Amino acid sequence: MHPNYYVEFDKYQKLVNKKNEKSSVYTGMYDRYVDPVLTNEHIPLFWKYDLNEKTNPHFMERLGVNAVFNSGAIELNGKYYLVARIEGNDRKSFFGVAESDSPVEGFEFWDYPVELPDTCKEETNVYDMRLTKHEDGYIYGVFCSESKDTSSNDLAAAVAEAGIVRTKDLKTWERLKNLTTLNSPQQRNVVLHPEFVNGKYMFYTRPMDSFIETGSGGGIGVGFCDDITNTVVGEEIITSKRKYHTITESKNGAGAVPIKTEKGWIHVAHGVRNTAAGLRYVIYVFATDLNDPTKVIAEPSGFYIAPMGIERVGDVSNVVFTNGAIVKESGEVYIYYASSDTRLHVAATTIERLIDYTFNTPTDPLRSVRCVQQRCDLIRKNLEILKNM
Ligand code: M1P
Repeated sequence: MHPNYYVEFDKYQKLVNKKNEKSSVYTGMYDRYVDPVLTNEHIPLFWKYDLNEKTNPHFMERLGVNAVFNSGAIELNGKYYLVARIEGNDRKSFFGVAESDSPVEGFEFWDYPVELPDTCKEETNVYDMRLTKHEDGYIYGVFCSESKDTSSNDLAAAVAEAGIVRTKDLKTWERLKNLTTLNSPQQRNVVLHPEFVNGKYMFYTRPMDSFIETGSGGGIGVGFCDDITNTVVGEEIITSKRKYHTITESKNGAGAVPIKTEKGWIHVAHGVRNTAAGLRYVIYVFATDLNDPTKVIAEPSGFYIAPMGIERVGDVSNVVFTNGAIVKESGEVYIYYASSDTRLHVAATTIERLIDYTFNTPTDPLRSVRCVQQRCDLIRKNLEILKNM
């Protein structure tokens, strides 16, 4: 074996065995952890190097990995699994399953990445899988399936659809037909709701006019279908709407599978606004009714997680994005979020804290003058408390 193998392997082992600490940054809403849970340095050496000294005398990466980020997440039999978006140096993304005994550290990839059935020959790229443990007994993976837009003269034009796979063990994946939405030409950030609603499968959609712009798409939609093997969605009812001069002005999209609580379904989603420096992605929260998941019942103002420190820099800077969370029976919640399309982090909270945040954070009054009133009300009450302390 080339001597550099041992040097690099030692680095890898130190990385995956490193204890992760809670960050000292305080919001009360959740605890960020200091170290990312997955990066491109978590990729096993044997995915990147040819370990044969004869064919790789300089111990050179042959198939490098650029980034590991947006990850679906699931707990199965007491273990934690992340199905991460892995982007090769060649820009193509694929999925890999990383496993740990802990939700915040120690994630190691299985020996092979996920080999999706190649049933969609025009598909060029796949990414951002959401994992839904559905009450029908399957674990579904819904992801973006991207193809070249052959109807356009623009070389870079692409079409985004929702690909669907299902599994029971994260090892064997059955590919189903891509989702068809009759009223929306493109879809990204599609998530399958974990329960039947009136006997139907329910998808969170994100109607889009084109590959990047949502255009006339008003926000996060909800659509129903009878047959999961042939998913055709007609009307998409908009739940969390894009709004002028808010964190969702440019676009938004469903994130992790919604979390069921006694007060409602809590959604951890992403919102995008434009700036002079480009798009800024943040994570926000809203809730929908337990009996009618198309009805929004709480909309805390502003962002829940925004890019901070090193998170602000990467391949697509100023982005935090989530597509996975794990809720333990104890009520602990782990939100996996990627920063700047480069690495994956975790923030820990509890159902109790999430409910408090969702239902007791004021809503956005949408105008500066009313935001000042809202803040002055808080200050006035607090100064009274401080005076009497
Ligand atoms: O680059 C930021 C994110 O952009 C896309 O999200 P959206 O469709 O909302 O713009 C996705 O491609 C996502 O993977 C990426 O992190």
